Amino acid sequence: MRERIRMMLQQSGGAFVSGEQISKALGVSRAAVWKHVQALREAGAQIEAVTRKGYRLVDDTRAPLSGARIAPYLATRALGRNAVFLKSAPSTNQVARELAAKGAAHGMSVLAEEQTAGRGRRGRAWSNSPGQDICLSAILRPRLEAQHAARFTLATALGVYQVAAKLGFLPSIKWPNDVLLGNKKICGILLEMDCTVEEISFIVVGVGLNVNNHSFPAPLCDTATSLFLEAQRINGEDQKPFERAQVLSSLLNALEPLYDACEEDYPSIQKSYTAACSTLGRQITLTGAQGVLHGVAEGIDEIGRLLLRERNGVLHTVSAGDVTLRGS
Ligand code: BT5
Repeated sequence: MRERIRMMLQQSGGAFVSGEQISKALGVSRAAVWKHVQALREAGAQIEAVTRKGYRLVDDTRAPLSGARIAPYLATRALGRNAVFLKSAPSTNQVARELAAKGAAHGMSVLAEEQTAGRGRRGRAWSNSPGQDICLSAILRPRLEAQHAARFTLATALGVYQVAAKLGFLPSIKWPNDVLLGNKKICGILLEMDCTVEEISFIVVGVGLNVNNHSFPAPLCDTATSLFLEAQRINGEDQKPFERAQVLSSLLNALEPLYDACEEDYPSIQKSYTAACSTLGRQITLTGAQGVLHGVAEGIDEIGRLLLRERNGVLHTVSAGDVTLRGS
């Protein structure tokens, strides 16, 4: 009931909705509407109540994410159906790994408003703005050999790409795990895994998605952006923050079929990823375990590795590294 009231207020676009309208639409007394509004306020929603006008949602976008808030939009079978919503965690990937090690099922997800030790690849840090972005870690238990795990990085990048495209942006993917708007990063993905030689025991896919961030700390301000900042650049100062619960649900809804395809129809992922990846066909510099390589990014192979051809014709197959586009 609470969430239905929240949705009604959201749909009014900031206009007042009278207690009578809500009580009629939902078939409850006006006193009950008041009680639910109080409960929403206690959960962090800013709702203005004015005599003879009714209720108005002031800014709901910083209210913590919760199961109840995503439920109206969630259309998945397993992904995110069972989820833990934390106020603060060192790293959602860490929490998810601990839950997975204790047997948490496929699809179980961990979300945190704040990460105090959010991590990127190769020991790097991930910065987050509490209440403004999404820190998600999902536990997956695919029946695949460990060498195929990278498929899930590509599928996750593709899911974020699809969500941004659906919101009207023109995203691109930088191999392997960055989703960009313009040349700036809106999302990073960190895949961690527990496996034997034969098979994957579990994968934890961590996604950091910048949704409503208004700014970034100094080292990131030239390289990071958010959905809000990009939309504001286009639409001006009237741009409203995004509803994080909707963005999170669309992401989970997009990811589940892509994860299914990682097991059942990987060529479809490879094809869509290839179309969305701005690294391909470009002159790049790649820095990784193999040192620094310069060449043309020619393609992605059947396990998600980048094919890089050096000027001397030698073809390298690279499974991890950092790409810089030459001349950018
Ligand atoms: C990544 O690593 O991009 C993976 C980030 C994964 C974060 C999620 S949040 C939920 C889950 N829990 C975790 O602890 N982690 C995952 P990498 O490709 O190594 O990029 C890291 C680099 O991105 C940093 O060194 C910064 O330069 C930059 N960066 C850090 N925070 C950023 C942000 N919020 N937006 C854009 N760029 C950022």
